[in-house]
Amino acid sequence: MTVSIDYRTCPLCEATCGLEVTHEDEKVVRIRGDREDVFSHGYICPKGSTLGKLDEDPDRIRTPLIKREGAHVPATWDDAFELIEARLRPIIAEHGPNSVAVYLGNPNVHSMSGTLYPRVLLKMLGTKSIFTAATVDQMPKHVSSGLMFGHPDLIPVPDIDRTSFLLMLGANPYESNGSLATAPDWPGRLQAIRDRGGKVVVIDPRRTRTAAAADEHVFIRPGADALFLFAIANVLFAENLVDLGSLTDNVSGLDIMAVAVEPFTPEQVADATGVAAERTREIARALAGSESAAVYGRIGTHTAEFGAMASWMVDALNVLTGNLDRPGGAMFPEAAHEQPRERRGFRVGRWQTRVSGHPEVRGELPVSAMAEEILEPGDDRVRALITIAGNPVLSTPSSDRLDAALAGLDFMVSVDIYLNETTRHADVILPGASPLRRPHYDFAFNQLAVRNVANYSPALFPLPDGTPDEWQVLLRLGATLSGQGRDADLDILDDGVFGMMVGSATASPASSIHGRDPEEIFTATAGGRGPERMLDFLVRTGPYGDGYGATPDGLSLQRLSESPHGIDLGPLRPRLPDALCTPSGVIELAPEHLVSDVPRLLASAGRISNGGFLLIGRRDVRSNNSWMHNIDVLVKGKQRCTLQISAADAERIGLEPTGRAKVSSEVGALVVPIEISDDIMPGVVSLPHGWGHDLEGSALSVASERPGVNTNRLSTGAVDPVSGNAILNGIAVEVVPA
Ligand SMILES: Nc1nc2c(c(=O)[nH]1)N[C@H]1C(S)=C(S)[C@@H](COP(=O)(O)OP(=O)(O)OC[C@H]3O[C@@H](n4cnc5c(=O)[nH]c(N)nc54)[C@H](O)[C@@H]3O)O[C@H]1N2
Ligand SMILES: Nc1nc2c(c(=O)[nH]1)N[C@H]1C(S)=C(S)[C@@H](COP(=O)(O)OP(=O)(O)OC[C@H]3O[C@@H](n4cnc5c(=O)[nH]c(N)nc54)[C@H](O)[C@@H]3O)O[C@H]1N2
Ligand code: SF4
Ligand SMILES: [Mo]
Repeated sequence: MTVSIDYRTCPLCEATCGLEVTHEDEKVVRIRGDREDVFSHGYICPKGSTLGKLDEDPDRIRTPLIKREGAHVPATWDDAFELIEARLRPIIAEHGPNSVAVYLGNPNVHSMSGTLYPRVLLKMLGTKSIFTAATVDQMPKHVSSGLMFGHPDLIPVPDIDRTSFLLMLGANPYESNGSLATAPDWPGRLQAIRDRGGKVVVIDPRRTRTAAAADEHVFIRPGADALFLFAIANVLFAENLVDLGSLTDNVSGLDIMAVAVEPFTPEQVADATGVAAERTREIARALAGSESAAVYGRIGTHTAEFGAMASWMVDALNVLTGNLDRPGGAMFPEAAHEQPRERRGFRVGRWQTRVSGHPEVRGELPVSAMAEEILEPGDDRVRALITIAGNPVLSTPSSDRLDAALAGLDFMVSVDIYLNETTRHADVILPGASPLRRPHYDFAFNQLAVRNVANYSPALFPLPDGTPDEWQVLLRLGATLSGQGRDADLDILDDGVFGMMVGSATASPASSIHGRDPEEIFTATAGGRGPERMLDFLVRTGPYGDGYGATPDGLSLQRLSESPHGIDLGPLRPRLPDALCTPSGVIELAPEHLVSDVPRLLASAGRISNGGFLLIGRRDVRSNNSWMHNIDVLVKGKQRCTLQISAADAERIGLEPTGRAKVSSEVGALVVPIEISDDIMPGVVSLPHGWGHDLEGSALSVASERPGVNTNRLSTGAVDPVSGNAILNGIAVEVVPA
């Protein structure tokens, strides 16, 4: 045995921590934070050190499984694909590609294969029935970014390392380690704001660890963020505090914005938000008066009835105070693989869902509508489903209904690493790779990082003999479904996919390799086949790339490989107006599609509490959505799946402090242990998501010992009509002693 140390990036959450992995051959001995990592400097959370346990987990599936008489049994890859071909091809032939839906889950954005190859599969399949975890997450941000800045991925991040005032809503980075703002060690970076004399204000219906560590915490009624943010904008206009600074010539729609926010005085929204009018005014003034400031809103503001309104106003406030695109404000990262974008603008609603007519956004449909697209009779209903790295039975709304819908599918395929609540419905499960057995580069999160960095790690351990990598699985699935056949030559297919990438870059005037010979570029690209070859190409043609010789000391896969602790590309730099993709070339502060939702928001300002409870979620640093509960060290200890409720509320409804409550919503009911908490706003209860591991047919031996309950049995399936995003926070529930 040889003991070695290697450096890898943790792929579990958005923080992208560097890991130092000590291993004896293929056995992990220890994982700790990589102190030399250019971004994380040794920071790590409890999950990062468990990647060896995940690799060794006997429940992690390693061979394809086929469902025979209700039970999943191991099968060869050939048998699995033969069955898929035999069952799905006729469905496609008879009912068309839209009859096969695809659901892409969150871990896809944490893997190279999952970022680059599902889109190839989708293209080969040609379905419009596309659902992803984005509509239980950040879709409002894509909508507001798309409409304001012209591209749904042009997302500003708070420059937390330089700001002097951070207003944070609906985010709890002490547990989540941050989201849509990649920064290893958020806690340390927040503390640093205060250490340099700055201020952190947290708006949350719960006094989270993040809120407790901030200068100020303000309770807000769940779902009321958009109203609160509109009121702040109202104060900025009313008190003449609007100052666009250097953006002045690059903003359109200021007048429309002024009119839109006019009715939203702090007094007008105070009952609905639960925030005193004077407090709102003070925050508005602080925002305008700080040397630099950033408003940052995350999942609590997005998974809400007015998610898009809130997302819009977060960025609008950064514009109105002159803080967008300047150091210490909210800035646009520039990742090493970024490619030139066209100024095409952004539209939603190019087509609609069959049953409820929800508009598509970014080519996808709200996952809240997936069950009805399957269940509602009709010629063009969804009959088959492919899930890739997703667990929608636990993660998406109205779980009971979706669970029933999946049980009734004609055929289902899952690409996954566990036999869990969702994949137990699959006729065929194809295993994905353990994180330590695949290369890593964060396509998604380098584009959202508070500092420009690039960090690549090759696979630490090899895949077992005969096991394809996940990109090969996805390509083979594409070949099987598109009629090229399950035995199509994947190398030729992949060369074709890559060749198209090269061809469109050499043909694009915006590319650094415009006009070059595609053949030459193709041959000069390193990384073999698959995602690493694409990475080499994207980085070399990216903003810091070597341009295939044009900038010899620029970045390439080779350079990344020589830098196991990552490459620091410096603090974020102003990028406007050049980076904007709006047809007008300026920031659209008041896009029509968003403005048209303002009356609906205004009507909500009159709502008053009916005395019932509003349910919100919560995260714990040892969880990762639904799928890390099979790692013993992460779930042992005190039960975490509890209903948090204030002492006063518990007493009022007669709950014993150590008792259990029955929680019911419009669509479901469950019984859960309660936890009295001083930290939760009266009238609000909180239950974490990702639990409920007691469904028959799963094979999660550790998780099933502490199943918890699935909070999404209570979420109704209602969506924010502008973005199609699920409403997961602020759900009306009844709570009684069980
Ligand atoms: N009530 C409520 N619900 C929520 C949320 C909330 O805050 N409250 N949060 C929402 C959010 S933000 C998200 S992102 C979604 C997540 O929604 P999902 O992505 O649907 O759910 P996950 O729990 O992340 O499940 C990931 C699945 O991928 C599998 N997996 C893990 N790694 C790999 C891999 O490398 N390859 C493959 N093929 N499979 C892999 C796991 O076994 C698991 O089945 O949940 C949402 N649901
Ligand atoms: N440990 C751990 N880390 C994770 C994950 C995980 O499951 N576990 N999931 C990862 C994923 S996929 C994502 S998307 C990110 C999410 O990262 P975050 O956005 O930081 O998510 P949360 O930690 O759930 O924090 C959301 C906060 O919003 C509050 N909230 C709820 N409703 C409202 C509301 O109406 N208004 C306001 N202002 N606040 C509200 C909640 O009380 C909570 O404190 O985390 C990622 N990191
Ligand atoms: S914070 Fe996220 S990236 Fe860092 S070790 Fe934990 S799970 Fe991994
Ligand atoms: Mo997420």
